Amino acid sequence: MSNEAPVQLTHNEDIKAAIPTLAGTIAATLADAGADHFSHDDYEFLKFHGCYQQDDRDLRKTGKKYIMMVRSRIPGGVMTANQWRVFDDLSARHGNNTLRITTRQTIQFHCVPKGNLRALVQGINESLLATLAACGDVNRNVTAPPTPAYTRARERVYADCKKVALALAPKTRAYHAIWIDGVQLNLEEPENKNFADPLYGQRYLPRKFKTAFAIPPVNDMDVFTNDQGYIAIVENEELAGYNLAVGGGMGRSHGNTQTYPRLADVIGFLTPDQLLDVAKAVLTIHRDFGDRADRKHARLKYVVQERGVDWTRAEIEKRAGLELEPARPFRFTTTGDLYGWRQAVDGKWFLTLFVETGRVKDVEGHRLKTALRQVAEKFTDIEFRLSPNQNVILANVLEEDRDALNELLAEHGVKTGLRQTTVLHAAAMACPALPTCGLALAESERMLPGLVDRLEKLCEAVGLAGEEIIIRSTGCPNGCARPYTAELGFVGKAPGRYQIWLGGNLAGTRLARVWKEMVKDADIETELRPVLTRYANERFNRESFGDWCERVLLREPETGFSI
Ligand code: SRM
Ligand code: SF4
Repeated sequence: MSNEAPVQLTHNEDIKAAIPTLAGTIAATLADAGADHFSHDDYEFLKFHGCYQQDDRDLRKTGKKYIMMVRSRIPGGVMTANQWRVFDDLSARHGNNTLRITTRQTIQFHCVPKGNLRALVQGINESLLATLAACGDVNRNVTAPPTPAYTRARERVYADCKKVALALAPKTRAYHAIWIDGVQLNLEEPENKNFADPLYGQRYLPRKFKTAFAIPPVNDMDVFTNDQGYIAIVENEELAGYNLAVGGGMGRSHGNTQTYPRLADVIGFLTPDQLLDVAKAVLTIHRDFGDRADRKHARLKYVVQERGVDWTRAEIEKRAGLELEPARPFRFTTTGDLYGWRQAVDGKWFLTLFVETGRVKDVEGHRLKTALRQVAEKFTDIEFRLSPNQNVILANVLEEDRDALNELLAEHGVKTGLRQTTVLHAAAMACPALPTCGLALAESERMLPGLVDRLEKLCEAVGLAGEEIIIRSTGCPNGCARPYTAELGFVGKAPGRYQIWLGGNLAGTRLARVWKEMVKDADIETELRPVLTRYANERFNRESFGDWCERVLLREPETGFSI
């Protein structure tokens, strides 16, 4: 008899196994006009359908107002002009009239009343996009380079991104039944009760799973922060194959050393025809070895860290029935977007527009939402591409349309030059946090623009005016805006208090480290002034802030900075 205590699976595991179609009682609650929210179990099922039940945290003192967040699934972040127009409509009719571009190239709708949920999800599906598997214990939106400036091989990589997204999509019938037909599946019918997804089985994954494609030298995808990353090796403008990176992830919890951010390891090279077999092999390792007893410790990165890279490679090779070749040389140099107008490799033009914290909205003097809507109406062949830096790229623009597009955007106060904002703002990202995110411990999206203004003044004062520093903030340690690969990261710990991380690099190939545990918002400049002053005085010629931090940290490993 074994002495080991039986493993207690999480409640999520029980409910997935009990209702493997993931239908829950969602359709019944949707149909019940008197119910203002879903049950706890349906809250978990809804995530697989791309919906989160939230409450407006600004109103908590006076009561609980339930609102829904809906996340779409947009492989590679590519939308047609018509899809953008439909999304714009849907946000006005069913949400808070904003579109939130996410760090994984999707769009979120916020503040959706429960009564509008079905119409919104239906509308998204009618535009030929979906929300299934935008969240939940499955493969999430597959990301791919949106920028058409560098290589013709991007089109091939984007096609592979869509192929993987399709191959790893769950097959439940419940999604269509609930959102399109509006019917509650009979859970007692054997075909529903005994349903098993061909890839995921009945329990799906122990936790979320993320896949990204990147094309060196640009790491706009932050590819090493994904469970699996495919780094394109392009030779003579042809895709030779991919280096596979496995075991990345950002999520952690304060004070829980079992959880940590981790960058993926590059473990080998595969040819394009091996892609689907490898992608399924990596995913099923997570499925079969991930921790189903502790959701905080349930990501693939912990399997890779604890069992080792060699074990992981061997397991992938066994499952995929192939041998990975040694990884081929590659080099990343930047994670940034190319702002302004540029010519694409096919001779057409594209325009990258800065979107502060990814929030597309109208404000006095800068009516970005209306402008983009009109662009979508007038230039119907333009593609809207979402960047993982929370920006929007208008692609496939003809030379003869550029002036009219510039004019339209200018009429709404939207700049189109290379410098649409200051250097610090252009390189900053924030997660939504308050008031919508139920996990936020501190402000992020509402706080970051003001903080960047303040840091800009500080940089000016210490002789760093116009110098780029990648700044990212999150309202909690889950890492949604990837603060652990930033040069300067703010991670919410409590209202108005942040942990400060330093030392990520421009290429997204190095993790930052904790520098200060708990800094009051009002004290941030006081804390950072001596660091930035030293950086200004001591850096080598073009040494970036993150590199300088890392060089000092490495020199003073025990104490961190000595200022
Ligand atoms: Fe995230 C949970 C927002 C990218 C790690 N994330 C959440 C939730 C859904 C909160 C919740 O569970 O109740 C947030 C919704 C807030 C709101 O009100 O909208 C949320 N995550 C976001 C977005 C919108 C941030 C953004 O600024 O764009 C991003 C949506 C991506 C998408 O379109 O699919 C987003 N989240 C990320 C990333 C970055 C990435 O994937 O490149 C990460 C870090 C990478 C990773 O997965 O490790 C990330 N989100 C998390 C985690 C921590 C997971 C973990 O390993 O522990 C949570 C918490 C959870 O899952 O329980 C989380
Ligand atoms: Fe919410 Fe935390 Fe993600 Fe920010 S990092 S959106 S606060 S879960």
